Amino acid sequence: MEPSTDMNEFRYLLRTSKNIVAVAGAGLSAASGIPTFRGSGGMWRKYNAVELATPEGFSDNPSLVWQFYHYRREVALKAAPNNAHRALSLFSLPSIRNQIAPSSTFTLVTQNVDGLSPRSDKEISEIYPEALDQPQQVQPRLIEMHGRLFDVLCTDENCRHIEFNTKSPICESLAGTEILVEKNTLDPDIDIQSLPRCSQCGSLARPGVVWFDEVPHHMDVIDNIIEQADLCIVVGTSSTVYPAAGYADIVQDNGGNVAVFNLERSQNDENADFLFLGPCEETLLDAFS
Ligand code: BV8
Ligand code: ZN
Repeated sequence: MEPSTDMNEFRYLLRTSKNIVAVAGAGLSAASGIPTFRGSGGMWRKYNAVELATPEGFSDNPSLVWQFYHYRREVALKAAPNNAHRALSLFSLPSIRNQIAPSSTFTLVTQNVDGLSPRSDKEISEIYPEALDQPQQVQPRLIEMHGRLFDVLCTDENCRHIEFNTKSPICESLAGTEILVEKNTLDPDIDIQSLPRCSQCGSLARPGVVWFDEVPHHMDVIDNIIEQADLCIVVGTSSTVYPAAGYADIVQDNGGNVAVFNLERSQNDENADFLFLGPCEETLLDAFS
């Protein structure tokens, strides 16, 4: 059976579901100017992001991987949350959610590392401080399961110092390399000593994100939320990266409903109960209004 496109039917589900989880991917931030991984925009036209976002990729060529992440840091620093981030942030405010879906819980599990969802949550909570007065749900409103672009992590196993660092550029040697990306020129080979170093022990630092073959953060909390969920909203993801890509199936196998919000068709969306094709910065706003 094809997924429903009936927005009123979905809004009814939004009002009657008890434990709602949203699973987001790069498409949530596309309208903010953050390139997606696999879309036509091409995260980094020259290289395959999947090869760079790995421990092997980093140990083979830390200069190249740091240029990849420096480029994304600089793009994210210039970006701002869009209406899709804001729609999810608003819905996560207890009093706002209780008006739409009384005594429900809501968690956004994002694969994104750009920091736009926490920034949106902060902005929205400052606009509606009273909306936080209501009793808070037990589980977190937001989980960044793949880590954070601006976390800088020490590579020394005996140190493992981590700090939130939004310095632009993060170090002199990377300054200006983000411009080379657009020009498709050969990337400079930066000496490892000139790459970002740990502020505690001086060892080589790495981006504090979860690479392929590394274990995502908060897996136990996420697994529990997914087990409890009776509605899973899948937003702006190609649903090709696990374990996130498998969450909708678990909710559906447990008798819950799945709604996919995407610009185009994505993996397994034919099994969804609802499918809303279009820019999520419009469709999500429409759904929650
Ligand atoms: C793990 C952080 C073990 C770094 C990222 C074989 C089969 C199955 C699985 C595997 C396998 N081999 C290996 C695996 C596991 C592997 C995996 O899934 N590989 C894939 C490639 C097959 N997964 C892992 O290694 C994970 N770890 O499994 O550990 C474990 C697990 C549990 C418990 C114990 C042990 C770790 C994966 C994390 C990798 N790190 N990011 C960084 O960002 O640099 S993944 C990276 O891809 C990003 O996080 C990104 O978010 C994510 C997924 O991509 P999408 O977000 O979906 O982005 P994409 O570009 O693909 O799609 C964008 C979508 O948006 C499109 O559909 C587009 O149409 C849509 N869109 C665009 N604009 C809009 C829009 N939609 C709406 N509105 C718009 N305006
Ligand atoms: Zn260190």
